[in-house]
This record gives sequence, structure tokens and C-alpha cells, in this order.
Amino acid sequence: MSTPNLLMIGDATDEMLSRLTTEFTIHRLDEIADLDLWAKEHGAVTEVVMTNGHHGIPPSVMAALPNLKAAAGYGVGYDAVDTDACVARGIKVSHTPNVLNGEVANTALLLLLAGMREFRRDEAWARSGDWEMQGNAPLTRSPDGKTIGILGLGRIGQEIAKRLSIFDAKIVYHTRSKKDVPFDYYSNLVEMAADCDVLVCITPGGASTDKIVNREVLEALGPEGMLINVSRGSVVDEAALIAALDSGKLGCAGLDVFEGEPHIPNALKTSARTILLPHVGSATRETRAAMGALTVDNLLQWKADGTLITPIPECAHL
Ligand code: A2R
Repeated sequence: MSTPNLLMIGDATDEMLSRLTTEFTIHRLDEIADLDLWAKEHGAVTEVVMTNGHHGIPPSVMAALPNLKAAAGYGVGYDAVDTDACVARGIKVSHTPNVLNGEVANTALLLLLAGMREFRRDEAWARSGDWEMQGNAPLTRSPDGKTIGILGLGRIGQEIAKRLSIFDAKIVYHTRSKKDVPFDYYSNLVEMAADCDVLVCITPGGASTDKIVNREVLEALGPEGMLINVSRGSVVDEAALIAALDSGKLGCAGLDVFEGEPHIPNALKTSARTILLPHVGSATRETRAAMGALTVDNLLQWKADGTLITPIPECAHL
């Protein structure tokens, strides 16, 4: 059986590797000391790469692989991939939609509850002895019956809306085009933020959403408002977020993603108004296994017939 080259950008789980090693000859980018030298021997005969939402396909790899035909991404977001360049070269790209919807929605709910019920403070109150020394912890806010705005009502956004129904929340949303859903639509994000207790960001990253949550949106959300970001760090203007939290113009923020991750600004780390997670929206064993399986399925299908199971929309015609 032939085992074509596969260039692996970033990591893979043991389960993924055990399925891939019998089908491909794997070259790991992080083990290649000199890419130009490697490319002289392997570049022209390497037609497929595996990558993830963080690394995308670096320009150096695009240049080193003149006959690249397919790229399988582990993750649903692909803003790190230059899709125009891929389409221009006829490179098919896949991602892993749907299999992580529930988990990312769970993460949004975790941040919502932790923020409104001040989980960090109350947990410390119980642990530190403050309860005995100072008495009962101050009251918090209930998530029940609040107005929750969802920025981006796609696969994951709709799952978040479904799970929020347990709080009897009023759901509203902002996207570029109105959807056929039983929720109020706002064509203006600032106006929606002004009417919301909580704003949940779950759009893709990239140019069209860059810093879409700006000072105006954050201040419209207001001193009692909560921002939740489980999309991409680029969607929120981080400097404006820090200023809004520091001045009390925004109540609190639950963040899984950051502009310069894995770096998190100190102002966010030290703020009592933030709940922070290290980009773990989909990071459970079960969900990562499903994402890994779909990534490998895409690679095996490409090897079998040159097609992908879950191509990104931009490449679906290729
Ligand atoms: O705008 P529309 O009508 O295309 O709706 C999409 C919305 N969206 C935007 N909303 C406002 N302004 C924009 N510039 C904008 N661009 C896109 O985001 C749609 O409702 C939603 C994306 O939904 P899906 O494509 O189904 O993505 P999915 O699977 O929900 O994942 C969203 C993102 C990933 O790209 C990762 O960055 C992250 O969640 O894990």
C-alpha cells in the first residue's frame, strides 16, 4: 500500500497518529530543522498537510509545498488559513464543524454562571475562612430571566441558545443576515448590546469580525453587563475591554480566547471582574476525540478519492 507524505503542523493525539501512521509517511514540521533543505527532498512530493486553528498554514509551508492539494484542519475556526491563497492554488481545506457545538456551548454557560454568580469570589470565600471571619458572602446576580444577546448565530450560537433555554432567558442575536429562528434580530450590534444583560461572542475570527466588539459596544452593555467570548480573541478590542472593566463601564467578562494568546494581559489576569480560561472551549477528551476522528476521516477520504468530507465553504467548489 502506498503511504504518501503528510506534513503535520502542530500536534495530534495518539488515536489520530495510530490511524495515520499506517496510511501516510508523517513528517512533523516541529521536527524539521531547516524547511528549505527538507523541501529540496520532500517538498514537491508532499501533497497534503494536517494543521489546526492556531497554526493554519504558514506562508513558509505554502512556499515549500508547490504541489500542495489538501489541508485537513483540526478545529472549526480557520481564520489562520489564507483561504484566498488556497482557492487560487486549488488547495482543498477541511475543518471540523458540528462535533464541538455542544462543548463550546457548555463553556459559554460555564462562564455565564461563574460570572453572574461570582464563582471565583465565593469559592475563595469558602476556602479562605472569610465565611467564619466575615459572615455571609455578598449577594450575586441570577442568570434566570435575563436578556442574552448572541453575536453569531451559526452552528455553535444556536446550540448556546438551545442550552440557555434552561434559564428562561430572552435570546436576541446579531449576524450579517437575519436567520429563520424564533429570536429577535438586531441589525445593529450597539443597539443589541444596550438591550442585553449578557453578550456572547461566537462568530468566526478574521477581517470581517476584527474588533467588532469595540468601546461603543462594551459601554452599551454597561456597568451591570457581562461579556462572554468563546470565539476568537480578535473579535473583541482587548484594550477597550480592559479600559471598560477598569472604569466600571462594563460589569464583568468571561473570556476563553485572547488577542495574543497564549499571552494574557496582566490587567485581565489581576481584575476581579474577569473569569479567564486558556482557550479550552472544546477541550474535553470526548470532544477532542471526535474532532480528531473527523480530521483523520477527511485525510483518509482525500487519500481514497481526492475529496474531503467537511470542506470549508470557500473550498467546497474545488
Ligand atoms: O453573518 P452571518 O449571517 O453569515 O452569520 C454568521 C456569523 N457571522 C457574523 N456575524 C456578524 N458579523 C460578522 N462579520 C459575521 N461573520 C459571521 O457568525 C453565523 O451566524 C456565525 C458563524 O456560524 P458558523 O459558520 O456556523 O460557525 P460555528 O461553527 O458556529 O463556529 C463559529 C466560530 C468558529 O469559527 C471558531 O472561531 C469558534 O466559533 O470556535
